[in-house]
Amino acid sequence: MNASQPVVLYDYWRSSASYRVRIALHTLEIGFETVPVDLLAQAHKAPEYLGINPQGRVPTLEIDGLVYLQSLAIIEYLEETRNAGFLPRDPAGRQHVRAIAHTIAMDIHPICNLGVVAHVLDLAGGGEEMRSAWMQKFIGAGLDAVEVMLTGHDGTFCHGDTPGLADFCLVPQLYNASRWGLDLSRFPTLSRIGTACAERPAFIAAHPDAYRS
Ligand SMILES: N[C@@H](CCC(=O)N[C@@H](CS)C(=O)NCC(=O)O)C(=O)O
Repeated sequence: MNASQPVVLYDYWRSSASYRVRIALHTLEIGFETVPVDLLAQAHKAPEYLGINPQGRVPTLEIDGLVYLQSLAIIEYLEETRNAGFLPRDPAGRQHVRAIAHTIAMDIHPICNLGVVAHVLDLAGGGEEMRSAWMQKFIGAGLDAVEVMLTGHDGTFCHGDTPGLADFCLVPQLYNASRWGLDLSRFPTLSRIGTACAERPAFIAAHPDAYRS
């Protein structure tokens, strides 16, 4: 580990996985530069980028002199090396936070990924209307479940009164939900948490509009 190396995030402004990591870095006030990887221009499939990230996905984070892949693994690395407090200390609390994070990042996100949806549309011969219908169905169903998982929860954020891993996943997914035309009033608890996050400097600084390329 070499903490004196520059911190570099390879990201795409609208990528929700990149947005998660930006929120975590801003929360820790870690200065970083970004290298935009334009997904629409297929820059993630260029040989130079595949040399850094063999999956051809964003984000990739260079930090402490090393290269890290996978947004949740990156955030947990920051948690462990910076004593960040992104996860609660008690095992039941950690389970709860990870369950919300995984529902979003491992269940909703992969089936709404750019490459996956493009392939579905290719196979089905669909266009923009089908893309929106797909996004609304799977983002909606996934967030309906997260809404129930948080029912009866009275903390300001997904777990207690400090934002953490679950909030870092939720906010980008709410951004996507709005982008694809879902009415967020359908998720009252998630909307309340999203509004509380939107007031925090780290979430404001990490917003896609601040990284539009
Ligand atoms: N599980 C990965 C997912 C990364 C991922 O799929 N990123 C998307 C953008 S949000 C991507 O690079 N998509 C490119 C594609 O679908 O071709 C993580 O959490 O980092």
